[in-house]
Amino acid sequence: SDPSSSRRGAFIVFEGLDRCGKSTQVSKLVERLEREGRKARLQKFPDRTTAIGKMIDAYLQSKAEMDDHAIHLLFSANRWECAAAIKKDLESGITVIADRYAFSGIAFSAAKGLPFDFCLQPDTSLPLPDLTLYLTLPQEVASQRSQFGEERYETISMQQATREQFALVAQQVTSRHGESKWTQVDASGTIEQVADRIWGLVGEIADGIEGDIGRLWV
Ligand code: NYM
Ligand code: MG
Repeated sequence: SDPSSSRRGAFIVFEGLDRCGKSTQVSKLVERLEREGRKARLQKFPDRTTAIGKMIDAYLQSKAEMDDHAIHLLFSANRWECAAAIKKDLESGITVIADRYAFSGIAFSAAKGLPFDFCLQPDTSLPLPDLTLYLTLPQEVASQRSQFGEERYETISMQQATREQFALVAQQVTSRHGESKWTQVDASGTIEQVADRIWGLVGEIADGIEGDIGRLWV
C-alpha cells in the first residue's frame, strides 16, 4: 500500500521582496516535483488574469490610482477568489506552490502606513500554508536586476520599509502557527545553488501531509 495516497498535498508559499528570484525558484520547484512524478500546481499572487487581478495590475503599473485600503482589500479578494481551488487541489493530493500570498499583502500595505492589524484581518481563515519560504537578498543585488523600478513599490525606500514589515509578519506566523511554518532562505548565488537549497528545505513535505488544511491566523 502507498502511504502517500491518504495524504493531502502540501501548500508551499514563496515570499520575499521584489526581484529576489521568487518566480524563477517557484517554477524550478514545480518542474522538479513533476519530474519526480508528483502532481504540483503553481499559483501566482496577485493572479492578474481575473477581473480583480486586472484592477490590481492597472494599479501596479500606475495606470490607475486607488485608495490604499481599497487596493489592500482587492489583493485579499484576489486570494479569496482562488481559495476554493487551492483547497480542492490540496485535498486531491496536489502540491500547491504559491508565488506570494497574504504575507506580501500585509508587508507591502503596512509599509505604506496602514495599521498592521487592519492589514492582517481580511485574509483571516484563508488556507494556511504548510511552509513559507522567505527568500532574502541584499537590496543592492535586487536593485541591480533588470526591471527593478518598473512597477509601483519598486523603490529602495519602499523595499526597505517592506523588509521591516516582513520581519513582523514572520513573528506573527511563528508565534501563532509555529516555528516550522516560516523558513528564511538565502537567495544569493546561482539559480541552481538556490534551487538546491530550497529542495533541501522542502524535503519530505512534498510527499504529502497528514492532517487537515489549517486556517490562517485562526
Ligand atoms: N503585492 C503583492 C502587494 O502589495 N500585496 C499583495 O497582496 C501581493 C500578493 O504586488 N511589488 C505587491 C508585491 C509586488 C507587486 O507582485 C506585484 P509580483 O510578484 O511582482 O507580480
Ligand atoms: Mg513584480
